[in-house]
Amino acid sequence: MAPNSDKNSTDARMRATLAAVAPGTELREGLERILRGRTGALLVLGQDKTVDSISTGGFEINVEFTATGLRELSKMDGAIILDRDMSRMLRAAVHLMPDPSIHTEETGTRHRTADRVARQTGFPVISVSQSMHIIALYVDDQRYVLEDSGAILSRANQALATLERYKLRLDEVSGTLSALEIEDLVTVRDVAAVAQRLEMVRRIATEIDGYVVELGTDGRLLTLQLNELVAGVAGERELVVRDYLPPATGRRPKTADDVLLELDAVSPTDLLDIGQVARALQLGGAEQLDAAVTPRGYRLLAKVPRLPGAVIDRLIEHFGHLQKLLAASIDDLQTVDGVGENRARTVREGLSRLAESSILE
Ligand code: 3AT
Ligand code: 3AT
Ligand code: MN
Repeated sequence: MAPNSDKNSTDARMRATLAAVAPGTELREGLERILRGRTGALLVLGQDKTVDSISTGGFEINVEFTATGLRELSKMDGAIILDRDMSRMLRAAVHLMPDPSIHTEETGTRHRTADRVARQTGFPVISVSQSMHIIALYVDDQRYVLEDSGAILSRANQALATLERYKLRLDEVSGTLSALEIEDLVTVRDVAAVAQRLEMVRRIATEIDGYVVELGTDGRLLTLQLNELVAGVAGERELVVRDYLPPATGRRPKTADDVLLELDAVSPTDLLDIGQVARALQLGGAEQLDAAVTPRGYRLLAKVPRLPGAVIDRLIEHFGHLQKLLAASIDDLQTVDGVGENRARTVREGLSRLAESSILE
């Protein structure tokens, strides 16, 4: 089997390979030239002892990688071996003889070879099929056929429209939560609703991130739109978790990081069930949804301008939860380390402004 057959590592390397062949890169330019010239190619993206041991024939060249050079070299039969960072072409017209006992479902000698070499060496392999006119990436046991940017963009734009809808809904439930927090009327359901929406936004954003990688320079506009929509979402997700993390009890209390991982792990189906989200937050299941909970205040304090994280931590450590902070006078606030008169005023005014602006409809 491939040296790196761990699924996450394969996914990460597939992503890196997608980035390496994305539009705008020299490698993609070379592959497009080969497609346009209606020839094929077989590229191994790395050289080591294993690669050498299955390479026969061909020529040692060791020249700088160029798109035009790649096109010319692939007019010859056989494979081209590049170095790991794809800056040099090391060998061309190589006949690859991977272990024939390695399982492959591909057909055609080029594609069977590509699949086997990727599995055997752990290096990414790229095939350009002459007969099918496609570019395929092989990483460990995964195969991925590159699509043209138009097709990817249309899917990305659909995902972006979904993200926009999710984000609107998130802003709604998040505003409601702020208002309830100020009034001290929060239930588990309200917290889980925000965590659920944050998670949905995060997941669709991750999907779009994948398209961004694949689109390279064709995805610039998409990146801008994505960043604008998800600015602050990752931060907010952590703040909600920290606001409602149950007090540490037992031998192995859950940390905020544990809870974030549990949210990650909620299946797409369970994510639609608010009770499951509450459970991931360690706030009990469906039967606890109407229970009252009270925030520490991380999320609201983060909305006060120019307040460093260390000061927020100390304020919360001192006052314990949001209601005490809301009730604190400027003098009370100044008893906290690092809070002088000016900062105390900023906090006082910031919290008052938040309280005024988030009155429940
Ligand atoms: P031509 O003179 O171009 O016909 P060649 O030695 O240049 O022969 P190619 O690399 O162009 O050969 O391969 C041509 C086809 O021969 C590709 C494949 O369908 C078949 N072929 C080559 N090696 C094998 C093999 N080991 N097993 C089955 N088919 C093979
Ligand atoms: P196409 O989809 O036709 O491009 P294929 O899988 O049908 O690919 P072919 O048998 O037609 O493959 O072979 C096409 C070329 O692939 C021939 C040779 O240049 C290259 N090739 C095939 N097997 C090897 C190998 N073991 N090592 C290096 N090059 C190979
Ligand atoms: Mn063929």
